[in-house]
Amino acid sequence: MNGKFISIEGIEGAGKSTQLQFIADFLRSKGKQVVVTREPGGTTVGEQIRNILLEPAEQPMSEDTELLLMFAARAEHLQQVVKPALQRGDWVLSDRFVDATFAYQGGGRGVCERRIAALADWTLQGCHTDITFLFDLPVALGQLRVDQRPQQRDRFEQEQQAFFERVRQCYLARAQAEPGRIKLIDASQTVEAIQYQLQQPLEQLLSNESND
Ligand code: Z5A
Repeated sequence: MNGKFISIEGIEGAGKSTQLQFIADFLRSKGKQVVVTREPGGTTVGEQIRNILLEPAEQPMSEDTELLLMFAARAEHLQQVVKPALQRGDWVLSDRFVDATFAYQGGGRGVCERRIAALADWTLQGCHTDITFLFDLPVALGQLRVDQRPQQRDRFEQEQQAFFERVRQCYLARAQAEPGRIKLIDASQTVEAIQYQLQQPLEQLLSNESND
């Protein structure tokens, strides 16, 4: 793969979407072609799966169905968007990727990590992010931010605080296990302070690329 692959992760209200444009603009100002995308979604099929996953429903979705739908959307995303872009030498910036599955389906829902890892091996086939920014903040602060938005809460946003605490702890454990790839960002700070935190790792990745 010639390009670089970046994902952004975090619990609800962490401010990922707010900073996505900043990262894309920053990289474009350095002359990079940037593909901005998201999971679940990023393709026609993936966006249809996203609607199924996010829409609140009367009958609860089983954990296995949720897990497999996440990976079905991801398989499509990798084949149609991520891999072709990386092969062209573009930079891919994805709002969430596989770490979200370990955190939400693993940490949040309690699905066995080995089962997720097996699906990840099958689907990713070695396509990992170069950097993942983990936007971390206390769950209560994230929920406060989400409450201030006009949109209705989706199926995940309707979960209780304890669910998001488990998701957060799982993300933090992953960051501790892989500090080279997962960069912890203090997302409780102002928009400008977060942008400042993002710049150094991005500069580092740009410099690594020129040395490759
Ligand atoms: N999911 C999963 O379970 N498993 C998987 O494998 C994958 C996903 C890939 C949809 O994801 C759901 O899919 C997600 C996990 C699940 N559910 N949850 N929760 P999503 O990423 O599309 O949905 P989201 O997490 O709700 O993201 P979001 O709506 O885009 O929110 P955000 O990016 O974290 O925050 P934001 O929209 O940028 O900011 C939220 C508000 O805070 C907004 O009003 C901002 O103006 C404000 N804000 C942002 N930054 C700041 C700062 N620094 N200070 C103050 N206020 C701020």
